[in-house]
Amino acid sequence: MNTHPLTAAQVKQFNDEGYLIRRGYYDREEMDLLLQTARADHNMLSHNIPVKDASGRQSQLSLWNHPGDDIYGMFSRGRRMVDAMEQLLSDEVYHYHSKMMLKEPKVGGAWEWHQDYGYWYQNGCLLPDMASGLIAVDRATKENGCLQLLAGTHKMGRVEHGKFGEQTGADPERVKVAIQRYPMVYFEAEPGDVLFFHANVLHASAANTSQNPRWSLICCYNTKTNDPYKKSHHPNYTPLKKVDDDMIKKVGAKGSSDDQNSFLKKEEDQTIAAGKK
Ligand SMILES: O=C(O)CCC(=O)C(=O)O
Repeated sequence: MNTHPLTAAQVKQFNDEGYLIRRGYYDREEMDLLLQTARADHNMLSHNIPVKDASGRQSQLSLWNHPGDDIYGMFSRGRRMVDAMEQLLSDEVYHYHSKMMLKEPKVGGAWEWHQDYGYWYQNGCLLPDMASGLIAVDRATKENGCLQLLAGTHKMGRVEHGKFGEQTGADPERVKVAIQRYPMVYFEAEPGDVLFFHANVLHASAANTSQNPRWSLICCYNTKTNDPYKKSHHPNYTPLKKVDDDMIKKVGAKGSSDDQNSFLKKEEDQTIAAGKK
């Protein structure tokens, strides 16, 4: 069963602003289990993809297309996350991919301004009917490079993306104007807080200049109706097997990610390293 259905006002906020924050969406025990598993998960960590920002600082991410029966799968297949996505996108959704974002103390790099659909468009998705749920694994602050977004920018439609100077991301000319016109929201968060954001909302994050890591788990979804018209490094429509919310605690800290996760392979990693998640 889904223990946290969204209200009509929350769905409206997402439609109007392109994002929705739910505080304490996952409880302390659930987050301790996730953190404990992730920090010791050699399988996941061995699939890390390093990504440099314009100043040469390095973030890392591990990305998988199909959720398994491990604790990560219990989050990304859990009714709490998936039912919310279906409410927000008004359609059946499927798992497009999940990723653990690792921004280590002092060295973790920035992510330039972009829309996820700026990249996913290239994967044959006709519509921007896609969204992500970012679960704060560590405490997120401005100092450790929390995610920031421009509320309402999902209404701009898809902005051109590419390599502009040293940066790979959204057209900086438009980003500059958007920063002047739309409210900036910083997702400062405690473990277990969740940010739902639309695939066209402009977002970025600064480097981690603090002593504290900033890990987050981002689960991304596409709608069934928006099944990509061509193959890419992310999947076509694949029915999602939902699990009940209590499965996170039942599966618990079982050690590491299972192989069903199908981490992206080496050649596909290059696409990610080039900033094309
Ligand atoms: O985790 C971050 O700082 C950035 C994540 C992001 O921009 C994304 O996944 O699209």
